[in-house]
Amino acid sequence: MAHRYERIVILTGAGLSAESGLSTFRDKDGIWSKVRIEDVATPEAFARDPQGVLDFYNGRRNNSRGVEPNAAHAALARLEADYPGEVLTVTQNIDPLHERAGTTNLIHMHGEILKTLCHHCGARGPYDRDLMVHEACGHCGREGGLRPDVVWFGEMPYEMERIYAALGVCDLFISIGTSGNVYPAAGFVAEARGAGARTVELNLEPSEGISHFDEAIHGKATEVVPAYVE
Ligand code: BV8
Repeated sequence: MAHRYERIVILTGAGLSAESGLSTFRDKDGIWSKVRIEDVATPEAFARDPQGVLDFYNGRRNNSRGVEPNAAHAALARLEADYPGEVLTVTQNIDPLHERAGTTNLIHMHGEILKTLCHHCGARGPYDRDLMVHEACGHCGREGGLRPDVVWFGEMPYEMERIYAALGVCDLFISIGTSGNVYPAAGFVAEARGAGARTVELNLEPSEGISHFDEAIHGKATEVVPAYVE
């Protein structure tokens, strides 16, 4: 990639981690074809059936153990390390694969599957064993509030001010492996384009937001991402 941009924002989604062996959400065999969002990924579901929600995330956490970053994660980490301008990666993914590949200027806007959050006191801790509903928080000692530190539907994603500030001044926006269905992330391309950035989509297929991109390259992340960024 030519060094003609000063500030790059990269948005990533589940398609980036698909070739590492993690399921996407909205593809044919995706997670949301097996369980309903309303049953497992909302605050209301947690209030109604806390252990059911915890079991879903205990399974997701166990599935993410032993999973390794792929060539696309590695290419993005090298881009951040070598690029003379600023590179901010904003991921919707809750897996730890960007940081394991070496990316450091990273925002997990939908949280992290390897952390717990106490609903009572807001303390975060390591999600290093299956969570059970009657477990006590190590910080406040209250029971029944420990949950995965992930942003559910109807909750506010993390670090939105910092993300919109970066979108407002970036001159290249790259969207990778996301279907463009979930807001506010799906609106980032329009925001960046409105600020004058060039917008590029790297995805297996055209996303919902395809009309907002100046350029689109469709193919597997492990092929199109290294080819585009190097
Ligand atoms: C919010 C963490 C403000 C949990 C996730 C109506 C009712 C209620 C809410 C809404 C509504 N209308 C709009 C909303 C807002 C809602 C929303 O957008 N809903 C949509 C569905 C309509 N959003 C929110 O609620 C957000 N918060 O707006 O706050 C607010 C606050 C209070 C009240 C009101 C508003 C919070 C959303 C966060 C949800 N949490 N994740 C968990 O993971 O369990 S989101 C979920 O989708 C996923 O976790 C993921 O993070 C996200 C995005 O999915 P993608 O990454 O794009 O994955 P997907 O499978 O869709 O696509 C994969 C793509 O990869 C495909 O295109 C495929 O072709 C491609 N691909 C596949 N393989 C490859 C590949 N590409 C390249 N290479 C490959 N090998």
